[in-house]
Amino acid sequence: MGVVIIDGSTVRAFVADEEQFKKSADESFAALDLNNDGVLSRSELRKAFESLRLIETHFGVDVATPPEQLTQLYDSIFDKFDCDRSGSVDLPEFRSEMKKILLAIADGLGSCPIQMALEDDEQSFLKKAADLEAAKLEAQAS
Ligand SMILES: [Ca+2]
Repeated sequence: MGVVIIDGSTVRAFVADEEQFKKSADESFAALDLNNDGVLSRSELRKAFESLRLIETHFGVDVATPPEQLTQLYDSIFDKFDCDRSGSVDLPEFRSEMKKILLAIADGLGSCPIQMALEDDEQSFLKKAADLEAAKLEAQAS
């Protein structure tokens, strides 16, 4: 668990860095594809959102939300990702939807930095965004 400080520009810079973003998205996708069939199922995607913890922080949903309401919410997120209604989310769908979500988060953050407690795992996009910015600042300083 680490604490990072991010604002809208941190997230936007991360998404704008095509190569880094694609790499992160692809890594996350591979890690989330638990049965390695090349697509994310409903339950795999739900695990993804639970680990990203976007729900509590950005969809305005209280942590005390009843399970059946949470399931509805996750279903609606899944439907957003699954653009072609195939019943699973493939890599291009995952990349494009993650990009939209991150940009929406960036808009929400604006220029107001927030402190976030993030799990030290490889799946947190926001942590990767913060790491990328830190690496760039370090490169500038040296
Ligand atoms: Ca799968």
